[in-house]
Amino acid sequence: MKQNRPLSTLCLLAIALVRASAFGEQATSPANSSRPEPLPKQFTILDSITGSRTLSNGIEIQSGKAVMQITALREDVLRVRVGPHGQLPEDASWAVLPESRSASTTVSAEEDSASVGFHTAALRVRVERATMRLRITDLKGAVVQEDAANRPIEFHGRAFRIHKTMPPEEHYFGLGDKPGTLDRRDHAYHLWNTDSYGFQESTDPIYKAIPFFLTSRRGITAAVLLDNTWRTSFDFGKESPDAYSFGSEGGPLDYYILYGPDAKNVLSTYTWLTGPTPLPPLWSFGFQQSRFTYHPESEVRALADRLRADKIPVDAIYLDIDFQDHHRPFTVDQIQFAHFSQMIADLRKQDLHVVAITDLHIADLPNAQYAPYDSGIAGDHFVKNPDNSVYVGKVWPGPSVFPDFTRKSTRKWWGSLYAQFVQDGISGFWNDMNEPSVFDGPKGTMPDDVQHRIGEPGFQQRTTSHLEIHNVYGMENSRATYDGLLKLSPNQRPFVLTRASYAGGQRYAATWTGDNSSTWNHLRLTTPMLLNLGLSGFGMSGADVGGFVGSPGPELLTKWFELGAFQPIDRDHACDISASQEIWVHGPEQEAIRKRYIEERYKLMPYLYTAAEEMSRTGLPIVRPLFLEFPDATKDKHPMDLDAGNEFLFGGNLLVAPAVYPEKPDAYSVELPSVSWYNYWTGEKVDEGTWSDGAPALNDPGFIGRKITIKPQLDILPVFVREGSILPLQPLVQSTSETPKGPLILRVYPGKDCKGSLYMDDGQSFAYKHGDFLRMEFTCSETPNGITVHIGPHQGSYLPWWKNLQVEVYGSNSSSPKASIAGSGEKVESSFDALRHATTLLMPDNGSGRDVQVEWTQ
Ligand code: NBV
Repeated sequence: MKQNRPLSTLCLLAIALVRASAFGEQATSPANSSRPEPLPKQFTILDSITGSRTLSNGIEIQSGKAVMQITALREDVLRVRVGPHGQLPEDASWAVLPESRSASTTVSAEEDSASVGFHTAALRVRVERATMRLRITDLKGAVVQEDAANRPIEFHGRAFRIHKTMPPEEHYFGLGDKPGTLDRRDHAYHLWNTDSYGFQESTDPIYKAIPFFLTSRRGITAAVLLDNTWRTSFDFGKESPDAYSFGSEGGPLDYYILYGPDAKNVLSTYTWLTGPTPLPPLWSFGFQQSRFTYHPESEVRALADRLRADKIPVDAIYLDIDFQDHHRPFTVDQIQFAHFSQMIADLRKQDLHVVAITDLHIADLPNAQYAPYDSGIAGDHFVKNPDNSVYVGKVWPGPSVFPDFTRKSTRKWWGSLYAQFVQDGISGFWNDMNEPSVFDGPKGTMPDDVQHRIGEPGFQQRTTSHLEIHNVYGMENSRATYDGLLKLSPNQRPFVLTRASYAGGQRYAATWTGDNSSTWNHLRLTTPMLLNLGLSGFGMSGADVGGFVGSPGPELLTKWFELGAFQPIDRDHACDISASQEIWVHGPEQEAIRKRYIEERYKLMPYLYTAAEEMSRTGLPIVRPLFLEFPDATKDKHPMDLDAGNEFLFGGNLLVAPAVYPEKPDAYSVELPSVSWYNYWTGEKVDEGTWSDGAPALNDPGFIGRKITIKPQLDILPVFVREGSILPLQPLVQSTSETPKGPLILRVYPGKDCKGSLYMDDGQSFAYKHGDFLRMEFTCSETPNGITVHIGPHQGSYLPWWKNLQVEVYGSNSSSPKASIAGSGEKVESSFDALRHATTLLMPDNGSGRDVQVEWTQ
């Protein structure tokens, strides 16, 4: 494998063009942002009610010429729409599912001399007659959200802005993976999908536009989805310390308010509104090896051989742009990859899936027998200039044309382009550069006046400018890919990875955080970025392990491999001007540490896949901020994450606590919510073992958990298990295609509310939708001198790979435990492992469920 690579002219060209163009608007507040074209001067403030009428599901209000409609979709979901000229905006959406958008609940109208409004079974809605201020409370009167006293709604020509009061103790989350702090308070952001090579902590905007944020104050959580695809902006107190605001440069004033009161309910409601992440294929949770760019074929084969020779568990290898003929999407360089489909078949025999890049820029190549161009032109599938000529911009293949993804017929055509690759056996597809990135376009993208056609059920058929489509273009690209793959292989779960997207894009693709850098700061940024993505609907996400731009030193890469093992997607990826970044690059000692973490991920696969299935049903992300599971962890109910460094939860039961500054040797403190915790690695209870050296309770009067001090070690990423967890694990495998040999392992960590579950299926098809899955529920309860572990029966028709169960009970020091099956008295083989602080029981799994009683004897 090459250790160093020559500087690529492609990469350097991209860097220069992207840097020169895309960062013109970094870290500006909406107040001083540069705008693409001057706005009409007309300035309107909606500041008093001139008329109103009740609706069965809400209210319609007049303010001079303007009309505002507030309706209840459910008792806990409101929609607010405003038309400044008397007409409500078009009732259509790329983000919100039609069945949710048209949902409605009957409300009770209420009005008095000062206000008009209504209430639902959960919320009271009031609009002040004299000011037009909207105030939403719960039925006990606690404020959920309130317009600011000053300029609640203002229009400047076609631009608008909404101002809301910002209580000092309110915190804000979401807006996708925008870098910076987890809490969005005191910051301002623009949403305009932008290729952001080498982005930094303060770079804004970046790749995605997800106009959704949560508000959290003293245990009341709510959220706002501003359903507007134009350039939007959000200001959480940067312009004014007591108001936050959001608005757009054009398009509909159409927003949804989601009420919790807890954050989990807000996320499941957002999933109801915009749809869940479909259950990904199991292999996509395995380790993935990528770089820009493995070629020729011999390099790909050598990579696969080395990964297998070193026994690095791995499931996927990526092919980046150099596998193509002159970087032309949907082609293969026949010289470098002379046996392309054979190579893919051979990799499959090594249990490796191939993910290939398919960028959206089609080479502008008339009369060259380039099928994507020819069929695209024949079907009139490319976006146009205002004079109706096809728009041409430069990207990797040189002059390129761009599919009109907002037309259903164009998406169908795009989907058909995958036929050959699917036949070749490629398992996953990667939609990069879809902000869209255009090297010679103004600000690195298409000109504002490029014309897109909307040919979409539910929308008026019309032509519109790039200003309206820009932010939704990448999502519709990934949708075309997803739908196309489903059509080609109806019983295979597609795996699509997209860089740009919009609210609701989780329905079609997983995502990653783009071109991060190989620096300690970027390792640190990874956690808040993935947490906020998960809070914005994208629970299937990752950040390039090792960093994309630059080359990590040995310790940084090792620490990154450790963290990557606890990300939903674990992909090592690097730029072509970076040094090699594979797991072995810094010698056997580092490789051994890194490998241990990948191995642990594979052992945890049943737990991870169970969390993924939960995400696909409920919208709860795989990596979660602590406040999601522990909303009451602080006395004033502020999110404890604000004090807890970069801690996060991996699934509901594992707390991962990386040092915020892992490059420093200093000890750091980890704050744990007030339940008992176990050290994941040693099995010890935290108060009794290696990590017990901290103060028993934090001195901070606001915090009700505990704080421990950890001395950082290169080979250890602290992970804790919440008491009352039952975690399913499996024996080590080298890929998810391999059937584990041995028993299903159930790690039982006794404590309050003890439970766990397991979900599995064939990992690739949709048979689970018809009952072909296996689900098991577990509980445990402590008895006077032992514990009873309840193992639920198998639900569903999928057959497990195991015959036996290995139940490991942590937290006891009894050296000769006795175990038996309740009812039958049948003895169970048991032993005590002093090193792992666990009692191990081995028994057959008969599938019909059983209670195992363990007695501790000294
Ligand atoms: O396709 C090349 C790269 C890719 O490796 C990376 O992950 C993307 O974010 N791509 C950007 C294009 C340009 C990189 C300079």
